[in-house]
Amino acid sequence: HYKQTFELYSRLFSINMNQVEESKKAAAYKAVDNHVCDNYSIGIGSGSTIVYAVERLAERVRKEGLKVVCVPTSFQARQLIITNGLTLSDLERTPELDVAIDGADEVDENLTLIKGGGGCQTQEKIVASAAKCFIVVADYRKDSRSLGEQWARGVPIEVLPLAYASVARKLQKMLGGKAELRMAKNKAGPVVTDNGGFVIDWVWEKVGDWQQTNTQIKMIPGVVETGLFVGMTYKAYFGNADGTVSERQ
Ligand code: ABF
Repeated sequence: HYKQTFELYSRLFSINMNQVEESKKAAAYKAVDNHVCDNYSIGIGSGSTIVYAVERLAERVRKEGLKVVCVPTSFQARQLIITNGLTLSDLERTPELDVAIDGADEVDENLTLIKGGGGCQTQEKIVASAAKCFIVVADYRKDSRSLGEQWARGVPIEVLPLAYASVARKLQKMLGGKAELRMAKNKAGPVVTDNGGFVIDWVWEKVGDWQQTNTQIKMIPGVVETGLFVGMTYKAYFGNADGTVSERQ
């Protein structure tokens, strides 16, 4: 009986996971098809949804002979660009990008985002801000009316290691909520970003204005960057469970 229940649950779980993966893929493919043209410079985000965007980009480069250069937002993105045979660039050679495509942890109805579940928000924000057009690709679980409805892990904030405790203290004092240093899964030490920073996850209690909150956090000495993206996104593509894609602009 136990074995049957277990098998049923794993089947349901894997059907659900396939749906999630298919929805990520549908959103990523549509974004690449709609927003990438020949001779484009493209910012490449991080996470699992962007893997499908790079896959589609590589396919279009092969089939249509597009010439594009790609600027990564993380070590993962750099590896993706290289292993897919795409042309790697950086912000030094390509300081302005035609488009940047990236995932998100949560997207609200005003296209305000929480990013940084993977700890890459600093480079992601720099690359997004260098792009003429910033596009988000996500599955239906990220689509929400207001931040915090879907994502319970708070706002990821990258800090200089020496300042993590003072930033966490100031954050809680100034804005309330709970600020915690992100630890590695094995608890052996803190998560270290691609930039050598630490990450504080701030679970807020009450926020009225995300723009203002973002500015307040950024003013705390030791803060490198927040995972709040306010007023930066041109359009978001959400893959749905039924294989269709919804758009928000
Ligand atoms: C990055 O990857 C992030 O800023 C966000 O944390 C995450 C989204 O990942 P996924 O596509 O796996 O949901 O873009």
